Amino acid sequence: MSAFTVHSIPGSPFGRSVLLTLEEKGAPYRFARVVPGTLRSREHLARHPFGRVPVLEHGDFRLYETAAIVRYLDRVLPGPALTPADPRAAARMDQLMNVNDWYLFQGAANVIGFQRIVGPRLLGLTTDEQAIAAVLPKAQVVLDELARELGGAAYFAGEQLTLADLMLAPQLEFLSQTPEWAPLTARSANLNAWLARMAARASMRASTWEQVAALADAA
Ligand SMILES: N[C@@H](CCC(=O)N[C@@H](CS)C(=O)NCC(=O)O)C(=O)O
Repeated sequence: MSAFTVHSIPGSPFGRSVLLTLEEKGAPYRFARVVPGTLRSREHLARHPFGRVPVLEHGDFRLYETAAIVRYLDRVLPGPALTPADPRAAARMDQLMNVNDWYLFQGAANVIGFQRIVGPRLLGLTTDEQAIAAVLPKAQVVLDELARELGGAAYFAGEQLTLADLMLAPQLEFLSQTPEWAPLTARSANLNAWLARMAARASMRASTWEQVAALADAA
């Protein structure tokens, strides 16, 4: 039996960051599907008091909040270090992980992703174009800043893959499936090249919405 259980919803970008970390480390895991309508159920709130995914279980240790989970996995698992040893590169990684949570997701990617993908695909909702238009200026600021931070480097904290890339890749890949992506990144060829590099990684290919849904169905 696998030591790690990931409770999540197939397609969840935050959940995918946890799966990516496990995949990059070569660690086996069990995917426990959370049904979207049950996030406020007593059973799920016992796992995650704020009613979100993902949640990690490692033996008798349970943890929520994606950044905490991926840092924990990087500390306990052998395999390539996903946190730079250099203090400045590590600080850059931390900064970008916070940019992901506070500026990219909140009020930008969550709205566009929900309106374009999650709502129509999972809940049968119609896209609210005004809601998207309202967050586009903020999304533009965030994507411009991400492109500036990336610059000419291979990865966000330098030449080595780090947890920042594993947090950002699922959110940006999700956004790249929407019609907003091309105009938002028209000035950011480096961001598109980084996303293509990330998408080619085995960890990304193993954690697509379809792959994870199949994994959940088989469990
Ligand atoms: N701060 C949380 C955010 C997790 C999050 O927002 N997850 C989304 C799915 S990607 C979710 O559970 N959404 C359900 C909801 O907002 O009700 C983390 O880092 O894990």
